[in-house]
Amino acid sequence: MSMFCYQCQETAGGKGCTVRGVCGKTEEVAKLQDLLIYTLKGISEIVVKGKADVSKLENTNHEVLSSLFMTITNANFDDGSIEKQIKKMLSIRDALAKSVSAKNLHDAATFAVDSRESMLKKAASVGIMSVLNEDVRSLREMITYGLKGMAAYAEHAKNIGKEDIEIITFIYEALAATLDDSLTADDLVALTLKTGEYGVKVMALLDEANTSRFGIPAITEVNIGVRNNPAILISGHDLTDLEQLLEQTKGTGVDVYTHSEMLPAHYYPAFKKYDNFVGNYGNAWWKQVGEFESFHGPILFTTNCIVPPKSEEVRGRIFTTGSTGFPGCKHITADENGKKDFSEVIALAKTLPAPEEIETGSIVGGFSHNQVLALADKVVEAVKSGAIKKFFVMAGCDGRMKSRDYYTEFAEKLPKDTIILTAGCAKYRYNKLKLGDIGGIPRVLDAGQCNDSYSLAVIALKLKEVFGLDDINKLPIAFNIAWYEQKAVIVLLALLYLGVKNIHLGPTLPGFLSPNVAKVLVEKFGIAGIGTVDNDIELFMNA
Ligand code: SF4
Ligand code: SF3
Repeated sequence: MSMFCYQCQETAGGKGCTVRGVCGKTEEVAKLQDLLIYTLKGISEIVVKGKADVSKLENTNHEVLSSLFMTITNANFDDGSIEKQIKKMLSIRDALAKSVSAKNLHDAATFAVDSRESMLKKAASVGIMSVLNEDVRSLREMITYGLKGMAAYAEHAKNIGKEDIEIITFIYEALAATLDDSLTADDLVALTLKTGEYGVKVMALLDEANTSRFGIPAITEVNIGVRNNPAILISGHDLTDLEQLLEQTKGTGVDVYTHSEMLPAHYYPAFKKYDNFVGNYGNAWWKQVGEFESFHGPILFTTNCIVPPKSEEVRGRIFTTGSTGFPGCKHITADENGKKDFSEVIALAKTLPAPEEIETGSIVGGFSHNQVLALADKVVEAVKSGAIKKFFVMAGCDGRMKSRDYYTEFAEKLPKDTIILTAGCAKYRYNKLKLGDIGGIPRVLDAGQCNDSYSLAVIALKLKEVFGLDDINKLPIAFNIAWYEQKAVIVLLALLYLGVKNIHLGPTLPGFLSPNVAKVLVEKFGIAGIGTVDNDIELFMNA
């Protein structure tokens, strides 16, 4: 087996990519990512065993978060930058080992490599399949994937100046625990739930960071048509990159459009002041291949999801920043103050034609917890009067698989007295349907990016309080979540930690769940897959 990866929903055959990733990841990139994760585990063990003061490890903390982020599906395809990151992390690891007293260290904390060849050789012996017990492997990987999602959100918060040392400390502890052979499957199940607990904390931190810096998201109509100016398309989740791009493009005659998970930026008051911030172009990440062709202008990736571009022409217009990377695409790095220079992107935009219109009209979003709770009286009244029978949380990710048509059909066929609460790029499966409203409350309430699933949890907890219930599961709320990459894993673990039961997860259950681990999730939490739309709606409505 040349590589092995099963971290995302599109993994080959639902079991694992073994030759090349369905995502486009090469064997070499997969192996280098395995080695990077292994190195991080070694660093974590040194931090834990050496009782290092995490609050003083500023650079290490930052690099650990970035490294985890680099290994998220569709974030970084650049073997060169991952190799560079491994070298950087090894030197951080070795300096750290000298500064503390840590004994009985694992190989991950001591191994040495000196060339690409030796890295690949080492990677082959430390990848996912090197853990022989399939249940331990499954739990360790689920925790690691949750930590990747957690790191991504922690990094966004950190970019806005908000950090929680407790969260970073937990990341070290959990990564180190994945090296500990003395832990039983039960210990690892407990650690999985603890990962969910920190998932709630990190999403709350990011919510606080975003709202304190950019204001409270407001209900907003977002234009999906185009104007006749040259333009830049910004994709991914990082709002500080967007802020810098808007500052640098203002008054230049270059428009800025959001793509995929950047759409919710339009809901924040801070970005409404830019008159070159035109709207959202296109759909979820996987449709980018066609949409980038017709956009004509440069594209800036701030995070996942990148799809390997099919043409040289498009590749030449793609820029990456932060943890993202793609071979042959220009990478823009931040200076020591976090400032990024987008002048090359702007200059390129000026030489290119305006975007081609692919749709017209608008979509509505911005239903964060603050907004929905402001409508709480109306919502509670509608539930009490029977005008709203049920809420459906349909947060998560979108993806390429044909089976995801299920979510469009599900939204279309849901009874008219139900409301969909959404977040993440899953929304593109139904956010342009005309589903109407219930007494002025739209039937699709978009809270924002995948991390704004936190808003949906806050709404649920608040409703529980308003209705005087002792259990979140007694609310008229059903969870039909679509997942793809590792941020959805942390969102799922966070919901489990909050006590949400009977979550339906699709379009397929994770390939990284061993039969026994899947059984625990089914028995303890009532997790289920999806079936046919008609059957599922009947099941949910009668639950
Ligand atoms: Fe396969 Fe997904 Fe891993 Fe890519 S990220 S190699 S598609 S499992
Ligand atoms: Fe989408 Fe990649 Fe997950 Fe933030 S952009 S939700 S898939």
